[in-house]
Amino acid sequence: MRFSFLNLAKQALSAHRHWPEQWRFPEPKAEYDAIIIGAGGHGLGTAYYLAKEHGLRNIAVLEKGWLGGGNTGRNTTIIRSNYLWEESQGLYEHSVKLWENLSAELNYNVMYSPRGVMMLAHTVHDIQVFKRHVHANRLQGIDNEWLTPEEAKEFCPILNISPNMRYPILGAALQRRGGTARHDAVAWGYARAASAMGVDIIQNCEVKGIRRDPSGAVTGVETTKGFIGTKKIGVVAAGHTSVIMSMADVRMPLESYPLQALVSEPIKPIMPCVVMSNTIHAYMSQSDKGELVIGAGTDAYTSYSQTGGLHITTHTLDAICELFPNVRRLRMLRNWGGIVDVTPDRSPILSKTPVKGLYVNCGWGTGGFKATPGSANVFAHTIAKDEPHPINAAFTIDRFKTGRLIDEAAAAAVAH
Ligand code: FAD
Ligand code: PYC
Repeated sequence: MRFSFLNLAKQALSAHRHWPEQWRFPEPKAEYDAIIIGAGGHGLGTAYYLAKEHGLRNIAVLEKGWLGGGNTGRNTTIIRSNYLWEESQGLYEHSVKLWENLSAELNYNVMYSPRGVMMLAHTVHDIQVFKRHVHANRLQGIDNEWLTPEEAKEFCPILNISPNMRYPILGAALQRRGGTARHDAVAWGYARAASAMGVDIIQNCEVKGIRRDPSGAVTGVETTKGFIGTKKIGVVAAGHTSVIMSMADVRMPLESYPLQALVSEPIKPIMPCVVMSNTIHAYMSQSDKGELVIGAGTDAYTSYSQTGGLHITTHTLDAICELFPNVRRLRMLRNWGGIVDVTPDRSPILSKTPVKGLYVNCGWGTGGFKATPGSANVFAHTIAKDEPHPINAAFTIDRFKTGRLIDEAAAAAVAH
């Protein structure tokens, strides 16, 4: 092998203990049985389940940047299934169950940590909404319980439950099985396992167009690495779905917004769980490295900027200091943004499309990380069988025509 920085990087990667001996940097073939656009967790997971459960090995995942560099590597990793409607509960609970065994399944530690997710109520409206969720979840056998402010503080001792706060805490909904995982590990775990089964993961390969035959069926994609043929395309490109779908003349009911997060300097463990407050726009947990992981609400305006407004994060930090006064003197280490695509009912689209051979997985808005394994699993089924899995049957594009919406605005739990 000739000396070059690229070869050096390849050697370093293949020597890395997480990668199989056969880790490959393939160039695209002329033709694949299926192409997935987007190497985030959902796209890589889809390729993994297509290969493992449906026997499709001649497939490629095309990524315009680097794998896991989109929202998968930018999110605050909150995992939970405390959604309101049966359709959503089925989907998110399927995912939580897959999370529980994912490290063993991929032989890669995704650091799933079911440490409990607590959602704070600050108004009478919050109490009514969260109690409705608690009852709806319990009816389906999904854990969720109501806590008094004192019980909430017992679960998270650094919580300020003073009645003199601007928005005092009036109670909380707790899902004990909810928690966190390591975001990039999920992408790399699925990538390694899919690659080992022969899936081509092609980075720096941006899809610029979708080619179709006279009947309208897809025949391949135009990319920055040339044309690649296929009869099945799965679009899994959070934030950019509308752009890609417009290449096949499909108009999507989506808006793209920046969503931001930040982390503090690392400190000794002070926070045993995840706490979210939609009303005052903040949520926080502590990573295993010790950083406090803090998330904000979406910007008020649509944009493809991966930064977001500074006033959004300063507002979040005001809220965090009010909820957890003992973190006031901490320094923030870094902040970043991602672009999330949001549907009118705040539920995802996991669906066939009016174009033959074109499938779409999008609209996760602020909440798709938790869904990564479940979404990938049922989307692979949808592509392989050309029909939805019963779990994603309701999450069609058509629902915005028929009116059978799945309104999860409250369960989204992040300010939009
Ligand atoms: P991505 O990881 O974004 O992958 C899509 C990929 O498509 C990208 O890598 C992109 O580069 C690629 N792509 C785009 N266009 C093209 C093209 N033309 N050609 C080729 N490739 C292309 N969810 C939760 O459940 N819990 C949370 O706590 C949470 N917190 C969040 C915090 C922030 C700050 C953000 C931004 C999001 C958060 N989310 C959360 C949402 C979650 O991150 C996403 O819903 C989820 O990660 C989406 O995964 P994905 O694989 O669909 O998308
Ligand atoms: O869906 O739980 C969630 C979430 C938290 C922060 C962003 N999304």
